[in-house]
Amino acid sequence: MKINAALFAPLVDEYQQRVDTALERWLPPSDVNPMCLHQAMRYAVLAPGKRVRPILVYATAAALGIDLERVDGAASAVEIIHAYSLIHDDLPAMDDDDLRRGRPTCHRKFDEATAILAGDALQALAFYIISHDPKMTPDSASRLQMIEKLSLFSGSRGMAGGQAIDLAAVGKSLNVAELETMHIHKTGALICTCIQLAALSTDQLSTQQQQALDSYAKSIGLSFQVQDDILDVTGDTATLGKAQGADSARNKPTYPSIIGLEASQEKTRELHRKALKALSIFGEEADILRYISAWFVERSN
Ligand code: GRG
Repeated sequence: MKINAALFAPLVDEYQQRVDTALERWLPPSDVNPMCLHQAMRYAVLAPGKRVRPILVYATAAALGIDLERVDGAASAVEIIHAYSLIHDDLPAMDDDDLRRGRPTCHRKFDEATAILAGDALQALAFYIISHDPKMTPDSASRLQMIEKLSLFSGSRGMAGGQAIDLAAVGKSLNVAELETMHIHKTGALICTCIQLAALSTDQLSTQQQQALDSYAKSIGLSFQVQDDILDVTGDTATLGKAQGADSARNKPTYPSIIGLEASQEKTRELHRKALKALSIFGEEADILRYISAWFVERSN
């Protein structure tokens, strides 16, 4: 199936701008005390990231006919959780990186203590937004489910757990199944959460649609990370906005290091086909989700 990229690229831009406006609104002003902490939070979140996760929230909402205003809070919350994870991931105790989104990492720009606190405060802010945003679903049971999903998938049984597996894997050899488990937790879990939070904003979803979206989310969550591993080999630092080759320099197991570059590229194509198949019960209203799956495997940053 041919997706009209010219139709969807502007929509992705629109979603990026939309979440930037929402994030600007939710982040504490930089001239309010404690100023240094607020400045660090804003520095990390408002840096030019791709906004992949909020885009997925909006795209799922659009595919399901949900008013985008209803998911601004969820889109902001997932990006804020992501930003916190990047700040902590870059710390000396973890990946010890100097460059993120083309700029000095948060602990380089500020200091280590401020970066740790900025991550902590951002994590709390994400849950504040979901519990507080008056424009999100008025159904408090659905909101509670959103909090449950976001906390579960960003915690030790999701992203933070994946990060623990990642840190323990440095210098070790993993098999493909072990690598996949790490990726599914570290990156895939938050990507799945984006789709689930949008889905929880409507009570009109059938079980079949829910299962189709879950299956789509799992495929693109993994393809995003496999492509990340590929870009660590084939990308360049200026385009990536972070150090190219950092994974291999740290002796981290990756898809290309385990199954080779070509097989990794085939893996992303296979996951894209799986994602499209999962969406087969939807009509053209889900084309934006099909486009995003293609973007994930073709991206260069
Ligand atoms: C510290 C709890 C904790 C978790 C860290 C997300 C993560 C877990 C680590 C980031 C390390 C990394 C490079 C993972 C690979 C995939 C990934 C999440 C890349 C960064 O996400 P993008 O490409 O970044 O969406 P931008 O900057 O565009 O938002």
